[in-house]
Amino acid sequence: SLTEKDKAKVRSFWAKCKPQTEIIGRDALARLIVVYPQTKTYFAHWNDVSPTSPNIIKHGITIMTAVGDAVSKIDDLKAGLFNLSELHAFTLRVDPANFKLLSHCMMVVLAILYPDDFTPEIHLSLDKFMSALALALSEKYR
Ligand code: ZNH
Repeated sequence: SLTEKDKAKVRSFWAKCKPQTEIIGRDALARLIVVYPQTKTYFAHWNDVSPTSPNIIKHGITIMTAVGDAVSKIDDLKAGLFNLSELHAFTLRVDPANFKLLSHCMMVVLAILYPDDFTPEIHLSLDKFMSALALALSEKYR
């Protein structure tokens, strides 16, 4: 599980990427849809899912803002993401397997955008954080 060192690494890395939230969210979401085309079904109500579409840009910001919010709730992700988990489980009905796929795409985007900062140690801490986030988002599915 997340140690205090992991949390500190995640917080400082996040502080660095925060100004690029829009680019990170857009690229991660666009990548998700290309690499895992089955995820497109959740966004069937959007007529354009190209990387530059307004829907992708807007939803990328929404998701990354929620990830940033989760960073601030890193000490208790289950409680912090309670409402969001309920929304994804009961209203949006997103298969929780997709959370891992999005995390993976986000990590790839971060590695591309921050090649020097994305050390194996940061990779490890971010991976642990994103796994904990996915687990917290999956909480309401039981
Ligand atoms: Zn999700 C929505 C977050 C993942 C799908 N999302 C959403 C929102 C948020 C989120 C915040 C908004 C809400 C309201 O409105 O209230 N997500 C999130 C996060 C994550 C996610 C944080 C992880 C990291 N999602 C996801 C995935 C998917 C999804 C993976 C699939 C694939 N979401 C979704 C949808 C929606 C959402 C579909 C709705 C959209 C619209 O609006 O249309």
